[in-house]
Formats: sequence, structure tokens, C-alpha cells
Amino acid sequence: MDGIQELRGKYLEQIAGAASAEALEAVRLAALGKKGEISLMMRELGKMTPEERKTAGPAMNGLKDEIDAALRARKAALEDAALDERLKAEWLDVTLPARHRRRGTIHPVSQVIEECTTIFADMGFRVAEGPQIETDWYNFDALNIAPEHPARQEHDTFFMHRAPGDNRPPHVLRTHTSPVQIRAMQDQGAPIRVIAPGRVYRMDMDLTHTPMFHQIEGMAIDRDISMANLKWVLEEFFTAYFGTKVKTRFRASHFPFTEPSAEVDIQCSWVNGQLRVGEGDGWLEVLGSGMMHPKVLQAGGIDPDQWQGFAFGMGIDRMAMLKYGIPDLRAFFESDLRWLRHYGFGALEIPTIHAG
Ligand code: 2NL
Repeated sequence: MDGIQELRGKYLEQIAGAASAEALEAVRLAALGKKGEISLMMRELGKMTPEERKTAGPAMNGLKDEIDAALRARKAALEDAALDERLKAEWLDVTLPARHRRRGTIHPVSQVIEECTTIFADMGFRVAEGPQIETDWYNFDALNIAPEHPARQEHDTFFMHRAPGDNRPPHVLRTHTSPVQIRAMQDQGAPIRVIAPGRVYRMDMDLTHTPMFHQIEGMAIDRDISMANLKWVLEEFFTAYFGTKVKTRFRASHFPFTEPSAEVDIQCSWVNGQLRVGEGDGWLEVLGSGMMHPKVLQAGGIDPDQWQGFAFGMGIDRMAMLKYGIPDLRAFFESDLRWLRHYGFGALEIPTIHAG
């Protein structure tokens, strides 16, 4: 049986050396295929005597089984290796940070409106809205602003174009959101607590003024509303808005629509050229306010002998600048959003609109 040992050595070596599934299959065909060397040899068994077959039979079967087992083992090993290769090549690092996606953010003015709305909502104020093009009655007369008042001059107010012969009352771009409050009084009556945030327009344009800006006005009307209520509401508001206790200072002032009137300053200091709200012994004017003039209540359809109320107005753009450290109005004015990134509106990347 020398032939058997020879074949055994030869094929075990070839199997061990087969580097691919194809090479291994070639070895299998050469050994165990129909015309394979081992298959052909086993056919010789038929020609043998029973005596010869007794020893040659088991030896040949043993060889066939051993080669068959070696082929299977090698096949499994090659498949394992191939799988290892694939796993290595296709490995995915799921701990890598996600690819960054550009997204827009809320405009700071909208954000401040939302913040203010939430704070006043907690004190029972509801948001009122109204048209940006108003009659001069809602914008001026109802607010006790006399026809000769300088604010009415074309110098300050945008008047809507009127065709010759158009005799309707003049329309203006509202110069404050007060008309919204007049409409709210007419619609809802007293008692009432509203704030009116929105766009307002004045013909003014320099480093600290833009022709369109934003204002929040507020008012509370009830049987015995007083300046004390005004002071508490405003201090509560400033403390919530700036996130720190803020002292206020009320200075006597004058507006046509309130009597008495007060301008309100908040506590501040300057540190290294930077403004800090709610500390130090400086004062910063942020707001106008007062007790609603009886004539204004009347214009809103509310009996001034039965009801009284406070009202206030402040600039939103200015409030945004104070809270977020925006240095000047170009930010709003030129739609320049670079400051957003600079002053830490974290969510901002390059916004979709304005990009490029
Ligand atoms: C300012 C002054 C103020 C009001 C606005 C108001 C509205 C109605 C009646 C009475 Cl309907 N008053 N609003 C009152 C006082 C001052 O704003 O300098 N704002 C930036």
C-alpha cells in the first residue's frame, strides 16, 4: 500500500497549500472527482481478489475519508479567513461624531419676543396683535396725541400714499404698538391684561436707529390698578428676563397717553467697556410707562370713572442687544448674522437663507 501513503502525503500537502476556494476545488477534483486519482484507484477494488480487497478496501476508504475531511476543514478555514477580511474591510466606527448638518435658527428678535411673552404670560398677560398699517386715529388721536404734535409730522411718520381725490382718513405705518392695545380694549373691554409685541416704523436712520424696529407694549386695566402694580410687574419682568435680581429707578417723565408718566432705568455697570445689567450703581434707561390717560381709556371704550390701568412700552431690539451683548444695530439692519456666531447663539451654523 505504498501508493496510498504517497497519495495521502501529496493531497494533504496540496490541500494545506490551497490559498483559495478555487484552488481547493481543483485539488478536490484531482483527488475525489469522477476522474480523480483516488476515485480511479478505488475502481480497481472490483478487479481484486476478496483477499486483496480485505486489506486494500479499508485502506482506500480510510484515505478517501481523510482527504474528504481535510478538504472540508480547509474549506472552512478559507471561509473564516475571507469573513475576517470582510469584517476588517467593512468595519464601521459607530462612535464617530455625526456629520454636521446646516440649520437655521430663530432670529434673536423673535427669541426675545418669545421670552418676554412667556414671562408676561406667567403674570396673566395675553398677546394681542394688530395691523402694521393703521389709521391716524388709532395711531395718534386715540392716544391723545394732538394734531399739532411733532410726532405726527411727515418728518417722523411714514404716511401711506394717497391718490388725488382719496378722502379716506390718512393711513400710516404704526409708530408704536399702542394701536393694538386700543383695539384690544375695544374688542375685550375691562378688566384686561395684554402685551403687544410687533414691528413699528419711524423715519429715523443712524447708528442707533433703524426705520423699522420692534416694540413690546403692555397694559393692565382693572378697578384699582396702580403705579405700585406697574413697579412690581416690571421688576418681576426684568429679574426673569435677565436671570438676576435687577433694581429699577422710576423717573418722572411725560407722554401724551399716560398721566403720571415715568421713565424706567435698570441697574447696570460698565466693566472693561462691557455693560453688565443687574449690578453696580449705574442706570440705563430701557422703558417708558405710566398710568393710562383717561382720554385713552375712553378711546378704547372703557369708562375711566370705573377703571384705571398702567401701560408701558420698550424696544425689543434694544432688549436683545442688552441681554446678548450685541454691540450695534448693523446686526439686525444688514441681516448680518456673523454676530450670532460670535455672541454664542450655539445652535447657529450657516443659515440656509443668507448663506452664500
Ligand atoms: C417709550 C414709551 C410708552 C405706553 C408706551 C401706552 C399704550 C396705551 C395707553 C397708554 Cl394704549 N400707554 N403705551 C405708555 C407709556 C410709554 O412707551 O419710550 N417706549 C419705548
